[in-house]
Amino acid sequence: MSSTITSPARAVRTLGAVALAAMLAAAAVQAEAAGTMTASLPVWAPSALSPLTSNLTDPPNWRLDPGASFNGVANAFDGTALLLFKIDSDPGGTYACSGSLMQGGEYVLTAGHCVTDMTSMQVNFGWYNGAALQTRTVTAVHTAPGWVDFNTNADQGNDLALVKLDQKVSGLHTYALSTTNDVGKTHLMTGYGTVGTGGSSSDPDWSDWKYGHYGWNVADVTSKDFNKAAGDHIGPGWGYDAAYYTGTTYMSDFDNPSNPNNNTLGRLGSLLGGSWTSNNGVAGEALIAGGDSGGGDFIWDGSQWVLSAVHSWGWGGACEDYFGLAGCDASASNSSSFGDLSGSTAVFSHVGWIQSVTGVPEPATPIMLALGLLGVGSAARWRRAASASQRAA
Ligand SMILES: [Ca+2]
Ligand SMILES: [Ca+2]
Ligand SMILES: [Ca+2]
Repeated sequence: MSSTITSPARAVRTLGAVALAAMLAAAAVQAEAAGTMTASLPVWAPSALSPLTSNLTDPPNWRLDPGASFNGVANAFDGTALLLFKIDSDPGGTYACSGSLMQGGEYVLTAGHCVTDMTSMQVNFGWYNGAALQTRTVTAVHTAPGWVDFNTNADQGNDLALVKLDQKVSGLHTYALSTTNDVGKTHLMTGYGTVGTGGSSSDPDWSDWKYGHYGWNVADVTSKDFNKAAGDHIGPGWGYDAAYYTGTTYMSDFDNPSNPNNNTLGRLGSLLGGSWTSNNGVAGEALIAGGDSGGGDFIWDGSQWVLSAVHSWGWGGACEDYFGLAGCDASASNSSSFGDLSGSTAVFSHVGWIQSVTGVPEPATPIMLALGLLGVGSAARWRRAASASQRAA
């Protein structure tokens, strides 16, 4: 699939972005029994959903074992989850996203577009070899302030949702939130979506569906800075509007260490006179794919893995379609190939909202007032939650 842009909506104008929630095949149940799961054409909005975790080498080399240690942290990612859900407009289908367990153990942070049309959701923590360490269902949904849907504001910087679990989770990792702008930092991405390799001419698929996957990349530039540079280069027709961005989206490219032509953000940074640089890939370079939506980009803060951003969208063919450069996109028929781009919603500007929903950490209210005001505070919080919540499962 190429980066076909079918909608004039603002977010899509901004980037040829495609949602990264992915539909499992309608025949998934039968296929599952046979040990395979085939990808189907996605039906999410916009119409050009991209199934995309693409790695440098065979996906089985990059399985995310919930028992594995990363930087000496045992079971570091057992608090990440495969989200399987149903949607209003396609009750017979099953869709997949990813998410990360928040402190307190009661909420999972995922992408806003994963819950847009959601009617019920199962949360599978530590999914590995087709089984979960712990499974929950979702009882309430809170989308980030300002979030509408993918067509309206995919790139605005608020593609986030918190889903409430029917029962608190304990014994698994929860993730602290980054409070900094992480442009320039290397992150580790996790997700339970489709898989492929960067040099393939085929789209990622569900061939390794029994496992989550991981890889690394670098947040090279914010989409706001990128679009400002693109607008300066192309002109008003690009439609850059500084006021549009109420949050921050990080952009990454899928580099091919053996072909610098695929260094899309490096080449565009040079062409556009942008303020960013982009390397030719890090060890274990990867890009998100369909079903990885909502999964986390984690950075190492020296002592723990901190959640930096949440997977939001993918974009292929940027060089070729808009900027007159050739050879960035290694394959137009692979929506998560070398040279393709991804966007992840930064969490640093949403920490207040997240903590207001999860109640963690508790507000620093003087203890002496706590007893008298507890009821009032709880009621206010409930009203806020209710006003922001969507349909519960
Ligand atoms: Ca890269
Ligand atoms: Ca690069
Ligand atoms: Ca591509």
